[in-house]
Amino acid sequence: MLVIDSLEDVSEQDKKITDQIVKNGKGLIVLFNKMDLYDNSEEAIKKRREILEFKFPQISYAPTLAISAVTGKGIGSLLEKILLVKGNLNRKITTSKLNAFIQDVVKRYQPSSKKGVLRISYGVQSSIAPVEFIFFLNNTSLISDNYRQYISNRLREYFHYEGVPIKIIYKEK
Ligand SMILES: Nc1nc2c(ncn2[C@@H]2O[C@H](COP(=O)(O)OP(=O)(O)O)[C@@H](O)[C@H]2O)c(=O)[nH]1
Ligand SMILES: [Mg+2]
Repeated sequence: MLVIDSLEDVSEQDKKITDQIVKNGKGLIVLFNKMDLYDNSEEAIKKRREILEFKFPQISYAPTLAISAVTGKGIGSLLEKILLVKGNLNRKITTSKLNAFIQDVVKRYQPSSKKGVLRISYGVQSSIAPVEFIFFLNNTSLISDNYRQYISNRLREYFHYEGVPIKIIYKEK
């Protein structure tokens, strides 16, 4: 959990910690602490979150909760979120479910260029906690950064991967 002091601007130290969390594939929940001391309307919290995400785009996968360590407000729903994130970190996606995703989502749009058509044939989940996949394709030089991002986003949606970073490795088979 990344505890942000909502009365202060996010610090260089917050950024360093966040980078370590993401780099190491850890689960993450962002907590806006001291909510008893600021405007805690849904709208204000949404805005805070947008500003934070603008500064730290790497936290986009993490849910946010507004809490008060002093009054205890918001703490009640924390355990539920922790268990959800833990479940996502430790969940093993079966190869058949992963290949259903590749069939349904990836194969619908296989980019082509002068060099040829990108074909992703199948994938496996190579690790839980950190969550990592290996996707096998015909030629790694055909996959762009944009397409990697596209697949990563779709995979996150498809398997509801809230709160965990996902790594996908592409290999030629
Ligand atoms: N009102 C309020 N005060 C808090 C809350 N959390 C911490 N504080 C107070 O803020 C002061 C500084 O603590 P904090 O910023 O959490 O710790 P630090 O910056 O790591 O030393 C202490 O007096 C805490 O009691 C909160 O949710 N609400
Ligand atoms: Mg402080």
